[in-house]
Amino acid sequence: MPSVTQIDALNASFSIPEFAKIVAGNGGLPKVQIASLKATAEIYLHGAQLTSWQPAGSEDVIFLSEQSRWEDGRAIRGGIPICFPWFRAKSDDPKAPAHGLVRTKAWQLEALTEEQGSVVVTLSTESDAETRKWWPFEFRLKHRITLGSELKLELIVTNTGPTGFHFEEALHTYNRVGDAEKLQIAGLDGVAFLDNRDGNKRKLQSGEIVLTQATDNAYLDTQSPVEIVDPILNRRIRLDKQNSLTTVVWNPWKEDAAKLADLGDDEWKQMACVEASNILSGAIALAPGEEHTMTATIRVANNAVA
Ligand code: TA6
Repeated sequence: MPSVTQIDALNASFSIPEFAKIVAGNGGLPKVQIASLKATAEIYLHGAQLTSWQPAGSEDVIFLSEQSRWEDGRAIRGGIPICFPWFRAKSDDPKAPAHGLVRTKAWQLEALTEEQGSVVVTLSTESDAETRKWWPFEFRLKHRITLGSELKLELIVTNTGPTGFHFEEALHTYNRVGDAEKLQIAGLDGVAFLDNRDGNKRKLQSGEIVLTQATDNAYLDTQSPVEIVDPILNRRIRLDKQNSLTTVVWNPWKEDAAKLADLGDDEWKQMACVEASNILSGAIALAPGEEHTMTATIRVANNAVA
């Protein structure tokens, strides 16, 4: 756990008066706290995980569980976790950590800048002895988050080793919603998906997604924007993405939420995950020295009329 002096040192190097500072957050984990005319936001160095983004004039767009754990080596429940280099369980090793190796790592803060009233936070992490235990490849990840009236996330993966590798990635966004049972999720009509709750059977989306039960679908070969229409909070949350071939839609519903110790029994109603990703058939091959950037941009419109 970083000491006060370490947080002081981070502030000495990076804080931007009136815009951004580093403070001790939940569990003493350091977080970047942002307050500008355009938005407020919070990003933990633990997992480079954004846990709050509230554009001016809107309620928070991001869901964060009140039961989340705040410990080294444990994932934060909510916000925008980064899944890399595999999604869900590791296909050839069920003992490996779910969703990969970087959401429980302490990332480095690289830069904090202010650009036309938006704040840009850059964090990085790379392969080390711990990651090599599970995955024998060399990599560097950079996560650049631009926070203003819209939220832009760029995940940059570089192969820093002598051999090529394949990886999966996801920006596992927990959107905050008024009631998961009252949503319409548009933009995936006619897209094929694998239903992870039904043996990953291949199915075809017909019309908008209306959640009526536990849902865990991976939509394939789609770069389309997706929009959550929320009549309770009277708003729309729109995801646009680049270099992302798959979109995951997840809600654990009552049953699976009860199995998650770090999610309150009724909190599933306030969240809907829509995840820009490259998983399954969308996994990326990266040769030595090559770099890949996946971008997700989230916007909120304060009316539920599509
Ligand atoms: O994004 C959907 C998913 O892959 C589900 O299968 C479910 O496991 C969820 O992520 C949460 O995973 P976690 O490891 O954070 O409990």
